[in-house]
This record gives sequence, C-alpha cells and structure tokens, in this order.
Amino acid sequence: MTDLENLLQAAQADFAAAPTPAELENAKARFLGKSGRVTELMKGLGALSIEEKKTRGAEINQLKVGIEAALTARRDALAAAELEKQLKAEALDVTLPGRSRGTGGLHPITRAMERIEAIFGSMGFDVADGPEIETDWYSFSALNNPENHPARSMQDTFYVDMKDENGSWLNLRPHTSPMQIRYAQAHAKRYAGQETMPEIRVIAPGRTYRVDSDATHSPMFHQVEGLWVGENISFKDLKAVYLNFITAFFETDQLQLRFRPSYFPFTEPSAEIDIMFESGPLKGRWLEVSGSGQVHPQVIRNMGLDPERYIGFAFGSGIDRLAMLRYGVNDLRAFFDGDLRFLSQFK
Ligand code: 2NL
Repeated sequence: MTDLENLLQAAQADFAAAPTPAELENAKARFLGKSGRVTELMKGLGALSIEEKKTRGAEINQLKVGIEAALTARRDALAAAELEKQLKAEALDVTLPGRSRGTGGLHPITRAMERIEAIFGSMGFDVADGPEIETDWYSFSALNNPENHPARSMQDTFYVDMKDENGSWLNLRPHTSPMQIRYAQAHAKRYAGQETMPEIRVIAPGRTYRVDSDATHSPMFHQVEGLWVGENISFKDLKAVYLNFITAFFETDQLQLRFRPSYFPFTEPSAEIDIMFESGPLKGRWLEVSGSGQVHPQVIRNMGLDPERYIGFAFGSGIDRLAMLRYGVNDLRAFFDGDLRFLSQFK
C-alpha cells in the first residue's frame, strides 16, 4: 500500500471515529488544515522535479478528493444521526389513548332509587317529590303525631331557624310522608265533588333528616314511602305489592316476608316488614326492611278524604339499608364519604 493510500485509510478511520460534528472538524484539520498532513505533502512537492511534481501532484489531489469525499460522507451520516435522534425525542405516539376526563357514574343510592322507581312504576305507582324543608304540620300534625310526641323533639328533628305562616318552626323532613300528604291532598282537591276518584298510588323517595349518627345511622338518609288509597285496599294488597317489590329489587324469589305487629301514630294497625333470604350470603336471618300499616283514619281525613269511604296502606323503607343489603356494603357512612375508590365500584 502506498503512503497516500495509507493516509486515505487513516483519514477515513479518523472520520469514522469522530462521534460529533465538532470532533469531525478537528479530524478534518489534522488532514486538510493549514498544517495538516495533506498540506504537508503539498509542501513537499517543491523539492521534486517537474515530471515528478506532475504525477505526485495529481496523486495528492486524488487523495484530497478521496479525503473530502470521506469527510462529506461522515458529515452527512452525523447530521442524519442527529436528525434521527431529534425525531425520536419529539416523536408522538398517535396510537396512545386520548387524555379523557374519565367517565362518571351514578351513586349507588341513586341507582337503588332508580330501581325502586322503575319497579313501583311497573305496578302503576306515580313518583312524587317535593320540599326537604317542611312545616310542622306536614312533618308531624298531619301524620297524627300528638303535640308532645318525642319525634318532634330537638333530639330527633333538625329545625330550621325560620317559622311558617302559623308561627311553627320549619324542619328538615324526618321522613318523606309529608310528600305523600301533599300528593294526596292535591289528588283529593282535583277530584273533589266528583262521583268517583281514581285511587292514589304513589311513592315518595328522597332525602330525609334525623339527629342520629353512627355506623348504621346518618343524619341525612334516604327513604321511600309508598301509599295506596282507594275504596277497598287492604293488607293483602300491601303484602302483594311489597313482596313483588322486594323480589324484583333483590332479583330473587328465594326469600320470605313476614309482618310483625308494631306501632306508628299514622297507621292502625301497624307492622314491621321483615324479609329472610333462603339462599345467598344473607341466608337465614330475618332482616327488618320497612315499617307499614293501614293509614290511620285521622291521616285520611288530613289528606282531605272521607275515612268512611277511603282506606289504604302505607309503608316506609330505608333506601340506604336496602342498598347496603343489595350491594353488600357494611358501613352506611361509605355512601356519604365521597371516596372514589368506593364509589367507582358501582360504575
Ligand atoms: C319507618 C316507618 C312508615 C308510613 C311510614 C305513612 C305515610 C302516610 C300515611 C301513613 Cl302519608 N303512613 N308512612 C307508614 C308506616 C310506616 O315508616 O320507620 N320506616 C323506615
């Protein structure tokens, strides 16, 4: 191999070893710079004869062309690598899923309430809702609570710092019965003076308030009351309606239902409704799910109806408790803590 071929190889190797454009320019200087090795060779031409100059000069020029070609190739390669690196760093993965806001879901109590409305809707029940701040009359008097009944006390009822037109304190409704009374009154008024009146068949689901707070009681809770009033409505209708409701709600007919005598001022007779599952995790224990009874004649009268003609039943069930049983939740407070780790399980 001639000295010139050696030099070309050395340049190519040097250029290939330069990792950056700046180091490549340094390498270039070592060969083509002012005191570079090719420049030194040119300087050596002066000592040669004219003939030798011609051939040697041509050879050196050839070498220069070769070195410059190697230099350009390496420059291009480094630039291409740099561009590649930059593109990689700035790359967008168009296949990534978009950044969404996340989907919401209905609260388990809302879901339970919607199920309850759908089930009673299928049995011809209307859905009523109304004020959560009530008057003393709708919350208590209309429901046949005596003036001194303990349910009216500050320990049981939240009062609002405001009075109604009769001077009695307003309260946060302790049950949804006031809505049933309002609904029945409007119904009675609408058909007043007519020969017949369609039956009243309504449920009132919603928020209710009592001074009570522990693992199974929240100061704000949810209740659904049902009312069916007509000329010939009896306990057998209550039993059929409630059994149909509870089997639909829990999606099983593997359960028993029983009535247990009880007392409420607004019903007479009154009964607690218990259920017992015959299979599943809750099997074998009687669970209290509702209060119920035949609407007290005085309450019928307070609705604007004649108790000699109209009779019916009512019930009141805790929605939170029904939701706990259905979804297997053991602490009522989980419904109201707002913890998404709990709530998102119901989506
Ligand atoms: C309970 C008791 C009950 C009612 C609610 C009712 C409503 C009207 C007239 C008569 Cl408008 N009664 N509601 C009747 C019996 C029991 O609920 O402790 N529920 C959780």
